[in-house]
Amino acid sequence: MGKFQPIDTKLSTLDPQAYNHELALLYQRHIGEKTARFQTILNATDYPELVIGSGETKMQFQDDMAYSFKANPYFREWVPLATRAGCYLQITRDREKPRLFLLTVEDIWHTAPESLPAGFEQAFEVIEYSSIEEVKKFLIDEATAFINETNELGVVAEHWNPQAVLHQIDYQRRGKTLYEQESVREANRRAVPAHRAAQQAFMAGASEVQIAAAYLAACDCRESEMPYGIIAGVNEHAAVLHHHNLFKQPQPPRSFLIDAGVEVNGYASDITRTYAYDPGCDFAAMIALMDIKQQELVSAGGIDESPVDLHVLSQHKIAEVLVEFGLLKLSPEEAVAKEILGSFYPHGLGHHLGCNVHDKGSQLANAQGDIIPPHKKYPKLRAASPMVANQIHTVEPGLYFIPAFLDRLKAGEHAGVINWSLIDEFLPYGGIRIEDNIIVHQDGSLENLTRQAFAQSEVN
Ligand SMILES: [Mn+2]
Repeated sequence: MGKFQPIDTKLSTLDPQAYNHELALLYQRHIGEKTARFQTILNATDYPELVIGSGETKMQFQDDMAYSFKANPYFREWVPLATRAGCYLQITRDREKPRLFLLTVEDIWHTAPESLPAGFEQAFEVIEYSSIEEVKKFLIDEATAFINETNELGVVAEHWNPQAVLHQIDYQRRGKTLYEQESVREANRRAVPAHRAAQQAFMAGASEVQIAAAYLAACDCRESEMPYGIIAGVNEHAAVLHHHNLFKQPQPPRSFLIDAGVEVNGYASDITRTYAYDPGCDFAAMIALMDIKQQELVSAGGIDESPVDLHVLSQHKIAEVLVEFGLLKLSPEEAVAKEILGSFYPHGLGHHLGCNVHDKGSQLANAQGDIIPPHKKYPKLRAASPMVANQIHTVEPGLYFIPAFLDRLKAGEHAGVINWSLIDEFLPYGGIRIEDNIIVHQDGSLENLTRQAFAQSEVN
């Protein structure tokens, strides 16, 4: 395991004040690096400047209630004001500091909008404004590129979300700055106590909705702040990949799959764990073997490694688990060749992680937006381009007992190679997914943010 870095304790052992100070320094470097990268993009795409809006609050149809606001990921890549609508960031080819426009109007009805953490504002020239006309005065000319859901700056249509600029941004986003790495690292640290609380709630017989509530309480977050909806699947529900949590307490509890993260500075963690209620049952042993296979798949990653090859490898590893437990009556190689694995493992091994939970740029061959040709057998994989230094990705193999897929398998030509009575024994447990978040460092070492966070929280 020489590939793995020693546990990072540098920032996490600091007291909160010193931590925030270090983070502000990292942030200023982050903005410096992003500014340089985006100036290269402006030169390459022939735009004098780029403005990125955070977005507007959206009202529900025929109602005076707003949906909870979340700034778009292009803005969050720069500014950790995820809940503040009406902000604009202006990057020009030659200005050293970007301008940050913050909507500031008197409003007695709502809580004051969130502000930047101390020290972060030094990275910008901050301008408070009250009407969009004030922002427009700062635009250089008609050739401004503008990224936002709505075109309230009124730029020329072809300069509003220009694809050439979006591709360039997505491409550079693959390599995370040290600030981004620390944000995802911290998002892992904050998620771990919540994962433990959820496990305890399951063991105490809680419903899925109660388990999700325990998770939120333990990480001290609002549900609207979650990077994605908490998936808390008990028993058969562990086989529903995007399960919607239910109120009824399942009896008896057998298994529990939780897929949940935390958002820190606009960056997500994305963590899955699976538990058996009875530590002595076969399903618990299957989780233990999946855990070994998952760590082998993590280790197989690294700079220049192909995530498509790793996905193929993951098919073999999961086939090995199925064979080991007697569910398949043929070799792992034959099972993969006969394309049986898709019935047990219908998703990809992982994806890039950043300000999008499924971060962009992972399929790009170059900054011009050419896509890596999809694999013939696995055309839908989210990650295709070879791993680069400083990328963050997930590794999340799964093994599920999904009735609809199993019915099809039973009716098909390969029904004879499956041990159906054993399948029936595992069906009530739903399935297994284990997901960690990994940084591929410049020196080739891997940092498993999730295992590290679990290990650290055991020590403390
Ligand atoms: Mn994921």
